[in-house]
Amino acid sequence: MDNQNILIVISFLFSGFSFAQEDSTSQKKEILIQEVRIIGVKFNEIKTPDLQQQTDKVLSEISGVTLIKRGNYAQEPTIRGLNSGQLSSTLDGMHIFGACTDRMDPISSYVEPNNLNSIQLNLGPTEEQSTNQVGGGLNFKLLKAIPNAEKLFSGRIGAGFETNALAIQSLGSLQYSRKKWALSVNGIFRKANNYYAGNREQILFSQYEKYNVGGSFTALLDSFNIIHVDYLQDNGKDIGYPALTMDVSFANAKIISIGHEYKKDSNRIYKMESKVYLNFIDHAMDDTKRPPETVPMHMDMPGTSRTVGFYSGGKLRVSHKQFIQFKITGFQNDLHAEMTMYPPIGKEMFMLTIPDARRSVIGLSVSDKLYFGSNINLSIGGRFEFVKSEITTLLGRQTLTSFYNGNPTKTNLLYNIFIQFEEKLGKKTMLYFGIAKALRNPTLQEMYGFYLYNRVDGHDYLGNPMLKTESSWNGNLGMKYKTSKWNLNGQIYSYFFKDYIAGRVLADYSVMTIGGKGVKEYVNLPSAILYGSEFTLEWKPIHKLLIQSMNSVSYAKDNDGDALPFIPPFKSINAISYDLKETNIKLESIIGAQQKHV
Ligand SMILES: [Cu+2]
Repeated sequence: MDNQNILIVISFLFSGFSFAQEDSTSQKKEILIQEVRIIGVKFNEIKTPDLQQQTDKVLSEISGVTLIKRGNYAQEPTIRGLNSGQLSSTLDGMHIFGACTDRMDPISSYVEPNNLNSIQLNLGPTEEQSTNQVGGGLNFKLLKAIPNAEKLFSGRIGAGFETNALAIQSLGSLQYSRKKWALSVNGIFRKANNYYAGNREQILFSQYEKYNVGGSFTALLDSFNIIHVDYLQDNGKDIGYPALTMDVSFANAKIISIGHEYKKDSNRIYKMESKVYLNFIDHAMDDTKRPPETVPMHMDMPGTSRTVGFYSGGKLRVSHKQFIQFKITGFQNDLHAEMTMYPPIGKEMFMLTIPDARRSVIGLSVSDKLYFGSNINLSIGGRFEFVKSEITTLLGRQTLTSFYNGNPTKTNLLYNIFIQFEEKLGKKTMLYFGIAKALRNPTLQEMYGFYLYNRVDGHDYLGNPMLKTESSWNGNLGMKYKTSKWNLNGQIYSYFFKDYIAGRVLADYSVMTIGGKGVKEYVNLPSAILYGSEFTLEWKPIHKLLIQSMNSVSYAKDNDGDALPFIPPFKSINAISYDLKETNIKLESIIGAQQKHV
C-alpha cells in the first residue's frame, strides 16, 4: 500500500421522535427502515445506519461493486468490472440516464441515503430486471411516506463533519401521517473543500457543494389500492474532478413519478404495481476555475438528458409452489450534448457532441419460480425488448454525416434468458448455481457520440451506428453457510462475451482534444472473457461485536489477450464494529491490489 489514510467521521443523528417501525397486524403498512438496506441477489443483507454517508460510500460496501473515482464526488459504480452501457441504473424502477459525455454524473450521484429505503443489486438477468443488460444493475428504492403511522408527526435531524476535506453535512426529514394518507419531506446539504491524499498532499479541484430534497405523498384509496407521488430534486454545484481536465459548474436532476400499487393476498394476482415518470437532467462542465496554463482553449460543454417512461407488472400465484412474475416497461430517452470552443484567436466554434439522439424501448419480462419439496427451488425467466435509436434534429443528422453516411435510425430486437437453481444441504448450508444469456444494445454515446474525450486512454471517441448488439453467456456457482454466529458466502463466476464493444484506433484521424493521443471508433471485438470470485464473511463472536470481511477479485481479456478496461483487481474490505447503547463504533480498512493487467 502506497497510501494510508485515516479519516475521522463524526456524525450525529437525532431521531427522538422516531418513525413507527413495523405493524404486522395491518397489511396496508410496509416496514419502514431508518437504515439504508442493501439487498444483493445471492448476497446477505447489509444495513448501514449512517445516513450522513455519501451514496458512493454505501455502494462501496456491497460485494461485487467497485467504484471508479474521478474525484471526491459522483463516483461511478461498476459491477464486477462491467460498467456504463453494460449495466442498468434505475431509481424505484425508473430509467434515468446521466447527461454528461464524460461519465461525471452516474445516477447514484443524484440520490442520497436520506432519500432511500434500500438498494438492490442484480448480478445479471434476474426476475427484477427492467431492461436488457449483460451485467445486471442497481435499483435505488425510494423511501415512501407511511399513512396510519404511530405518530402524527415524526422526523429526524442530523449534522456531521469529516476531518478530511473539512466536509460538513446537515440533513433532516419530517413526516405527517394521517389515517388515509401521509406526506413526507427530506433534505440534505453537503459542502466539502479539497481533500488530502494519504501523504498529506492536497488534491486540488476536489471540492463540491450540493443540496438534495425529496418529497413523497401516499394515499390509501381502500384496503388494497395505494397511490404514490414522489418528487426528487438534486442540485450540485462547483464540483471539482481532479482526474479530469474540467470541473462541473452545475449538475441538476428533477425526478417525478406517480404510481399505483395493488395488494390482495387472497387473489391469484396478489400484487400489481404501475408507474409513470418523467426526469430531467441538466449538466454543465466548467474549465474557468483551472489555472490558465492548463487550459489551452476555453470550452463550454453543457448537456441534457430527458426520460419519460412507465412500467406495469405483477405477481401471480399459480399454486403455493409456483409463482409467476411479469412486467412491461417502456421509456424514451433524449440526449443532447454540445461544445463551444473559444480559440485565443478567431471565431468561436460550435458542435454537437451527442447529436440529439433518442432511444425508445419497450419490453416484457416474465419469470417463473418453482419450489420442489422444501429444499430445492428453481427460477427461470426471460425478457424480450424492442429498441429504436434515432437522431431527432436536422443539425444532429448533419453532424453525423461527417463520419457516417447511412440511415442513422436503427432498430433491434433483444432477448435474455436465465435459470437459477438453489438447494439446501442440511440446515446451515445452501448451494446455488445459474446460467444466463444476455444481450445489450450499444449506448447512444457508442452509436452517435462525436469526439467524446476519454481521459483514461487519452483518445477522442467516435460513435458507430453500425455496431451490433453485445452478447454474453454468464455462469455462477456458490455456497452459503449460516449459523447464529457465522455467515459465509463464496461464489465464482464467468462471462463469455461475443461482439464485445470497445474502442479501436483510427490511424488517419486527427485529434480534436488538445493534448489527446488519437481518435478511436467503437467496434465489436469478436470475443472477450471475464471471470472472478467473491467471498464474504461475517462473524458475531458476542452479541454486540461484529467482524466482517469482503473480498473480491476479477480478471478479463479480449480475443487478443489484451486487458479489458476498468476491471478491478483484488479488493478486501475488513471491518470491526461494536454497539454501545446508542453509539456504534466501527473501524474499517480497505485494501486494493495494484492492477497490473492493463
Ligand atoms: Cu461532465
